[in-house]
Amino acid sequence: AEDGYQLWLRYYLIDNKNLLEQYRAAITGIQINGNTPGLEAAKEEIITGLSGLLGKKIPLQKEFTTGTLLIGTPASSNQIKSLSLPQLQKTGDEGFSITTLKRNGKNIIAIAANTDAGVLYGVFHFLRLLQTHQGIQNLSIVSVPKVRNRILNHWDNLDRTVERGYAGFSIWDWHKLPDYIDPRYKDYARANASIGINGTVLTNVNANALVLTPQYLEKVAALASIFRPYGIKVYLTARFSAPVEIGGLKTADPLDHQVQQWWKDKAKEIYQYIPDFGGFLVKANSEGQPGPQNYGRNHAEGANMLADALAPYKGIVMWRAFVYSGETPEDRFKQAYSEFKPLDGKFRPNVMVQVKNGPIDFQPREPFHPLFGAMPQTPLMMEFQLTQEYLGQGTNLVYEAPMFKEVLDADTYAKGKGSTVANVIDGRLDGHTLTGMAAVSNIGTDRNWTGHLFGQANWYALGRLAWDHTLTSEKIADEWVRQTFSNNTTLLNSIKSIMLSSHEAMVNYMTPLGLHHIMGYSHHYGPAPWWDKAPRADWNPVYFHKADSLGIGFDRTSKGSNALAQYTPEVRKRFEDISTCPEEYLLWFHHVSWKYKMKSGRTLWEEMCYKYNEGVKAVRAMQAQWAGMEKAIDKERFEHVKMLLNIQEKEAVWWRDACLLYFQTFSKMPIPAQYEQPAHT
Ligand code: GCW
Repeated sequence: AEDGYQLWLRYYLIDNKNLLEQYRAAITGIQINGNTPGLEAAKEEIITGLSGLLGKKIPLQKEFTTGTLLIGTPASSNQIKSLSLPQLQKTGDEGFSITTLKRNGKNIIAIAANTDAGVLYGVFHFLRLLQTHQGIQNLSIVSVPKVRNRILNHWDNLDRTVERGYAGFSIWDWHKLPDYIDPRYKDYARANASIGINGTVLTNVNANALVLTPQYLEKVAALASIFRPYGIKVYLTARFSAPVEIGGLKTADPLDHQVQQWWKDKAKEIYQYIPDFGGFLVKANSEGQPGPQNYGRNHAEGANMLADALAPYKGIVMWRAFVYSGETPEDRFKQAYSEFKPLDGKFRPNVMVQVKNGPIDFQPREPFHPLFGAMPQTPLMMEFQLTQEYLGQGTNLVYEAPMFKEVLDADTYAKGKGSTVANVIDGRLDGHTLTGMAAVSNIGTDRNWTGHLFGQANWYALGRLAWDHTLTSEKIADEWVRQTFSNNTTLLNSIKSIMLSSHEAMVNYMTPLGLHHIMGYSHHYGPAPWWDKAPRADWNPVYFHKADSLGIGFDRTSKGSNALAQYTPEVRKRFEDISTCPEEYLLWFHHVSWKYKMKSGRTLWEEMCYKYNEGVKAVRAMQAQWAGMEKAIDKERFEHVKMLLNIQEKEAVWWRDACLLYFQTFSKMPIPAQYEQPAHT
C-alpha cells in the first residue's frame, strides 16, 4: 500500500519504455571499491536504487564495460585517482561531480568526491536524475553545498511527545535505545542524506538536562553510529542550568570556574561516547528558559563558555536569537536585535547565532529578521520551521519553499544592493566559513513521517535549499513531485500548481496584508483575533493587530514603535513610506485607516474582504485540481490528501468568517455583496 513511508526515495521501475532502454544501455555495471561504512552505504543505495528503477540487478564489476558507473574517492579507488579530475579541487569535503568520460575506449560515468559523504550525495543525485527522468548522456555535473551546516531541529522531548508536532510521537524510542535499533532510524538517515542534510539536533530547545547524563548519552551514541555512515552528525540541546540540575552545583553562572569546568568535563564525556558529536543548540533566557541573564551575564558570555568547552573537539554552539524578556515589551519585534546587535564581535569563532526567519514567530508571512545583515562579525544561521505551528498544523497543505525563498531573496542592503539574506547566511557577504541553515522538524511516528503527505515536500525543500539556495521553489516542487508521485506531465503540472499556490492561499485566508499572530492563544490553531486574556500582552492577538474604529495594523514607523529603525536605511525607507511599503507587509508596519485606498482602488476594508475570499477560493481550486487526478493517483494517497483538503476548505472558511466578522465590529462597513456572506453563529 502507498502509505508514504518511502518518502521521495521510491525506486520503482521507470515507466517510460524508451527512457528505460536508454538507461539500461547507459548503466551496465557498478565499480565501487572501498569498504568504509560511508561507501558501503553508498553501494547499498545505488544497488537498491538501480535494481528498482531499471528492473534488473546491475552487477558489481572490477573491469570497465561501456556503461560502467565508477564510484568513489581518490583514496578509495585507484581508478578515480588516475582520472585526476580537476573538478575535485572545487568540491571540498562534501561536494561531488558526476561526469561522462571515456575509459579504455569505453563510455563510463564517474561519480567522484573527495570524501565518502560527497560520494553518497553524488549517488543520491544520480538516482534523482533517473527518478526524475533526466537525460544522462554527457553528464558534467559539479555540485557543492553553499552552506556548511544543514540541520534539522527536533523539538522532541524525552517522553516522546513533540512540541508543536503534528505527526505522532517522537521517532526516537529512548526507552528501547541503545540496544533496540528501529529500522526507521536508517531510513531517516537515508532520507536526510538524499537531500544533503548533515546534522540533527535530537532534542527540544526547551531542554531537559537529563539527555546529558550517561544513561542517555549511550542512547544518543547509538543513534549517532547509525547516522554516521550517512554523513549526519548528532547535536543536543544544552539546558543552561544543567550544572545545577544534574551536576549538583549551586550555580550555572558562566563566569564561575566550577561551572566552566563542569561543562568542559561534560564535553569530554560526550566526546567519549560520540567522537564526532556536532555540538549544542541553546535556547536561553527566552520564554522562561534559564540562561546567562539569570546571573547578570549576557548571551555572548553564556555562549562562549559552552564554545570553549566544545572547541578542543571542534564542536559548535548554535545560540538562538529567539528571545523575549520577562516583562512585556512595547514591541516584541525589537527584542532579538536589541539584545544581540550590541554583542556582534563578542562571540567565539565556533559560535553561530541562530535567527528565526522573521522577527516574531514563524507566521505565514513575515518580513525578514532585522538581525540579518546587522551582525557582520558573527556567523548567523537561519532557522525555519517545517512543522506547521502557525500554518494550519496537521491539516493544511502549504508548500513552504516560496515562503523560505521570500526571506532568502530579501535584500538587507547591509553592504549595498544585493546583500540578500541568503548571502548573509551562506557567509559570502561577510566572509564567514562557518555557515548554517536549520529548520524545526515536522517528523514523527506517523507512517508517512510528516502527518500530512505534503509536509514531506517541506522537509525535502529545506534540504535542497540548504544545499543550494538559488534553486527555485518551482524546481524543487518539480523534483519532489516526480519522485513522490509521477513524471506524467499533466499530473506533475497539476500538483505543482497546487503546491505553488498554496502559500499565498494560506496567507490570504489567515493573515492577509501583513496581519500576524492572530491565531488561537497558546495552541496557535485556528483564528482568535479577539483574544485578549493571555498572561502576557504580547501573546494576545489584539496586541498584534491593534484594530480600532480608525483602522488596523501595528505602527512600527518612527511615529510608532520605531522597529523599522532596526533595518538599513534603504529597507527602512521602503517599509516606512506607506506608498512604497509592499501591501503584503502593510499591517506589519502601519496602522492603516479602514478607508485607505489600496493599489487595487479598493478600500483597506474591501481589500481585506477580497483577500480572505481569494484565500477560500484558492483552496477550493486546489480541491478541484486534486479531484481531477483521482484516476492518476493511488487510492490511499489520493483519499488522504482529499480528506485533508476538505478540512482545509472548512478551516479557510472558518478563518475568513471569524476574522471578517470580528474586524467588522471595528470597521463598521459591510462585506461587499459579491463575496460570500459569513454565516453568523
Ligand atoms: O513559537 C514558540 C513556540 C514554542 C517554541 C518557541 C521557540 C520551543 O510556540 O513552542 O518553543 O517558539 O521557538 O523556542
